[in-house]
Amino acid sequence: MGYKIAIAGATGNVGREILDILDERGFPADEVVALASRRSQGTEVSFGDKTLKVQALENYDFSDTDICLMSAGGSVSKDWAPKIGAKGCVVIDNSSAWRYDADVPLIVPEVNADAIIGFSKKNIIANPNCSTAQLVVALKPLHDAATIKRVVVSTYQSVSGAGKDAMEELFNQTRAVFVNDPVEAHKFTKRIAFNVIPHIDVFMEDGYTKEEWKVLAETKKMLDPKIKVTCTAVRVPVFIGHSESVNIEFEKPISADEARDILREAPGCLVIDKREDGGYITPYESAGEDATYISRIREDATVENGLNLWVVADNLRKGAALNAVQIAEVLVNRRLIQPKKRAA
Ligand code: 11C
Repeated sequence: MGYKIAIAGATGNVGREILDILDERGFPADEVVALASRRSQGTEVSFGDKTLKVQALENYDFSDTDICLMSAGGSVSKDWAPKIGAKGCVVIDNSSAWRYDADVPLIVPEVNADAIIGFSKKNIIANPNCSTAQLVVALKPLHDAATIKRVVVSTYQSVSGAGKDAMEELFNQTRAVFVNDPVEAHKFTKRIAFNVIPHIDVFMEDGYTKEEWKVLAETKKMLDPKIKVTCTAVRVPVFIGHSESVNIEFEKPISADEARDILREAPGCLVIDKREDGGYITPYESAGEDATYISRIREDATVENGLNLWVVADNLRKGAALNAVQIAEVLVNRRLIQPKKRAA
C-alpha cells in the first residue's frame, strides 16, 4: 500500500515542480491530491500523464492523508501546518514560517537527514530557503574535511524565487525595453530587466535583508552554529537558477585540488570546473536539473586556508520542490511513517 500525498499550493511555481518531481522519481503514492486557495479551486494541474483538479485547502479533510507538501506562503503555513499536523499528516513546509522553531527540523537530506527524527513533536518539517539549500550542499563535505570558520556569500538570485508574477514582470519589462514602451515595476522595487537589485525580502533593523539573514540562520541550524556567515543577496534578470559566489575560510588547510576531489564525491554535488572558456556552470544550464553545481574552485591567498567557489542550482528544484520530495523520501525510506489505513 502506498501513501496519500497532498500538495498545498499546487498551482504555484514550486507546487507544479513538486508534482513533476513526485512523478519523475516514482514516489510511492497511491493518491496525489492538488490543493490551493479557494480562488484556484477547479483549476487543472498535470501530474505525469494525469490531470488533477485543484481542491480548496480550507475544505479538505487531512485525516487520511499521510504527507502534505506545502508551498502556499508563510501566513498559510503558520495557520494551517499545525492543524494539518494535528490530523496525523506530516507537513513538509517550504515557507519560512517554521524553519527557526526549535521543535521543527530544518532538513537538507545530503546535510542533516538524521535531524529529521524530531519531526513528530509538531508533525512539521521545514524546507530551507533556496539560497541556503544549495549553499549547504556544497559546504557540508568541505566542513567535514577542514572545518569551516567563516563564509562570505554573495547571491545572484533568479526571479522565479519571487513567483510566477515576478517571472512575468521580467518578461514584460524586457519586451517593453525592446519596443520602447514604458517599463513598469510592480513586483520588484526597481526595474529588473537589464538591471540587478540588491534587495530580496524585507529590511531588518541591522540593515541586512531577511533573505540575507535566512542564509546565516539556516546554515547555522543545519550545518554548525559555530560557523560565521555573512551574505549579500541580489536579484538578477535570470528566470531560473540561483548562483552564489562563496568565499570560505577554514580552520585546517585545504587546497583547491583537494576540495575539487571532495566535492566530486559528495552527494548532490556536480563539479564542472575546467579552467578554460565555458568550463563552468551558469544558471541557465542548471534549470530543470537536480544537482548543485560547483565551478571556479580556487584558493584565496588573502586569508589562511581560504577557498572561493561558484555554486549554482535550480532554485525551484534543489532550492524547493526537489528538497521537499527528498525529505518525504527520507520519511518513507527510514520507515518513519506508515501509510494510514484507508477505505478501499
Ligand atoms: C527568493 N529565496 O529567491 C527567495 C524565495 O524563504 O522560502 C524563497 C523564500 C523562502 O526570492
